[in-house]
Amino acid sequence: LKVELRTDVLTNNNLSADFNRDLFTKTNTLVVNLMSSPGAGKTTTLCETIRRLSSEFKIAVIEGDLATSQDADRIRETGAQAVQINTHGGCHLDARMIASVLPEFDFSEVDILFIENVGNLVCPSGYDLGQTHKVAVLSVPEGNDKIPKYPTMFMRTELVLLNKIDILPFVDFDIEMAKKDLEALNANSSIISLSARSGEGFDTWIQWIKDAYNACQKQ
Ligand SMILES: Nc1nc2c(ncn2[C@@H]2O[C@H](COP(=O)(O)OP(=O)(O)OP(=O)(O)O)[C@@H](O)[C@H]2O)c(=O)[nH]1
Ligand SMILES: [Mg+2]
Repeated sequence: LKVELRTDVLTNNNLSADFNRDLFTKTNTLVVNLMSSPGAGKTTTLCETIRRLSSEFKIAVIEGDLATSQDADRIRETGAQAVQINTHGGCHLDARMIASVLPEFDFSEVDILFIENVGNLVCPSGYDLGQTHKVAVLSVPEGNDKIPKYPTMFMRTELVLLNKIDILPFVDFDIEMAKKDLEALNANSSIISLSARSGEGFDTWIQWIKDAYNACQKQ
């Protein structure tokens, strides 16, 4: 019975995800679903990303958190539109939650939509939101063991932003080992090392977004 219920929930989620994807495709919107454990630096990375892209692209953000609108407030300080979803205990965003806030955006005025998922290294990876790309954020103080210990997140994402490299001298994190562990799990993923604090490594990430944006525009 447990298995049947889960199948049913995911089937419903996939229907909503297809609805979202259809809208994103029709409006040529690049949608990136950003996932990580709490505090890896999703919001800080987004704020820096928006600062670097806002002269060229119209950017909007959906923020997922159990409670508060603190992250949406931080995004709005950059000038980007942000809508906060509170899950009230839920450990992930689902496609229906995303669908319910889409009317708040004018998609003729949005080039890139970032979705910051609830801070959790397990649950969010199981839910298709209709996004164009799924990106994981991992930060160096979390340790090298996170990639092999939380495999579903890294198997289901296409890119890992390895954040907080400004504090590498103070923590035990081996970037080459992380690359090998990721390669063993998912040969289609790769790591961009960066620091949302110093800005180091951002050029590669910004180019990745520009390439992804160009790839999802209709000819
Ligand atoms: N040293 C350093 N600190 C960082 C960096 N990026 C984020 N932080 C800090 O890490 C803490 C958490 O950052 P957030 O951006 O709020 O993390 P988050 O992933 O959005 O957290 P949740 O939304 O709660 O899951 C904050 O104190 C940030 O200032 C970085 O590149 N270097
Ligand atoms: Mg956040």
